[in-house]
Amino acid sequence: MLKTMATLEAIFEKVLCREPLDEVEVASLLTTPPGKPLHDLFAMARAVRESVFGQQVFLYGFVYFSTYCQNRCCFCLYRQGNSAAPRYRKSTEAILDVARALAEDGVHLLDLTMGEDPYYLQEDGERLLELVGRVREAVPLALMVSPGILEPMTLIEMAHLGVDWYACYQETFNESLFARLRIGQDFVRRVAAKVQARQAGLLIEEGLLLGVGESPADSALAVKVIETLQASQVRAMTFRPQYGTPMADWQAPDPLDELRTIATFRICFPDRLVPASLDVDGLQGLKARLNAGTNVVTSVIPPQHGLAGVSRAWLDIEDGQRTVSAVTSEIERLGLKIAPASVYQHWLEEEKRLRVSHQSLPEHEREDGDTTGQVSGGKAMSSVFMEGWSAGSRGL
Ligand code: SAM
Ligand code: MD0
Ligand code: SF4
Repeated sequence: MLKTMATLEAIFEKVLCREPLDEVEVASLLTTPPGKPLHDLFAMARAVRESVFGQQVFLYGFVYFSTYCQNRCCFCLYRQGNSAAPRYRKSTEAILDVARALAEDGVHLLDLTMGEDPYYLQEDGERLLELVGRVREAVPLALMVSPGILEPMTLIEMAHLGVDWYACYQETFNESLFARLRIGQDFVRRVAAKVQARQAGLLIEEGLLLGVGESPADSALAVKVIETLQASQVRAMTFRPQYGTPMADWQAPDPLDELRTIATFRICFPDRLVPASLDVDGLQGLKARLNAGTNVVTSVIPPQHGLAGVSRAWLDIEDGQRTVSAVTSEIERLGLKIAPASVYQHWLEEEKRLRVSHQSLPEHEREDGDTTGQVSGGKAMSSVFMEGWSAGSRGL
């Protein structure tokens, strides 16, 4: 215990001096024992958050517009062939209604999410692009898309439509665990989609699924890779077993691991966004996640639109517990506040300047005209990533 305390103190010294942590130090944060050490970890994460973001919290609306999927991820309710899943594909009009309702409610961003639905993905994602364009015209909010793997051209067109974010979670950077979870899917292809998204001019969100057999070393490696990928938003979500899936009887994971991972992300990525999902434990789980250092609340879902969540398909939705007003009281009780829309827009612009390539912009829209550095920077980034990743993951 003393040794852990001493190590934690030494790590905190480095954090205060803004020195980067190595993988052993990150693994040690990820295994912080309960009691005072964990309390101190959360306090440090909150201090880091406050130093960058003050008291401000952002809110994301979640629109799961099609739950059809061609994949069979072992952890997911919506895997192809699972008759226990609520299966629907909302009409464009219904999607626009939800988008307007969420905009009215006061979220900063809309997250347009689907299973890998062939209806939307065929012809290079023509129907998906059409839908996103309609939403873009209907509401003046920032947009994230979470559609699974997209082709590079489709990503470029997304950026041209004004989409801000591409979310695609690796779940784990341990390749053999990935193969067991996302059966039949290509690990490198999923990573490449994110490299391509950044090159297209989109910010990326990365994510880890926790309690699925990963080790602390796996999560420490993930932190290193996520840094190389330059993700602007980084999430950790506890696995929730789902009916009708191969992991339906999986042992309930330790809920503290998600909070430790959130705090570690905050400390390792002080200026990035770290979300608290309402989809894991509903409104009841929000306080602990905010106290661990998150600065975005995701999965705000309006009632009466027949929309599902991902890991808790119906939790808190129809009784209005996932609305802006429900989360606002919880946020304010903790001395935090919802950021004005202009603050989120400003953060987005700065983040894009810092982290995304301008490759997809027409020549006259580039600021300095110097595109060579950007494009080759992108290429260099992907090869650095591949080297870093293979060296790290083979050693596990
Ligand atoms: N279909 C797209 C994809 O897989 O990239 C986007 C939607 S997918 C449902 C979004 C994320 O939800 C997954 O990447 C995974 O991290 C999370 N998720 C799915 N099932 C879950 C479960 N049972 N428990 C916790 N998180 C889950
Ligand atoms: C959430 N259920 O925000 C959603 C989802 C997809 N981009 C996000 C995991 O918790
Ligand atoms: Fe489909 Fe996404 Fe679920 Fe995998 S996680 S089965 S890709 S909806």
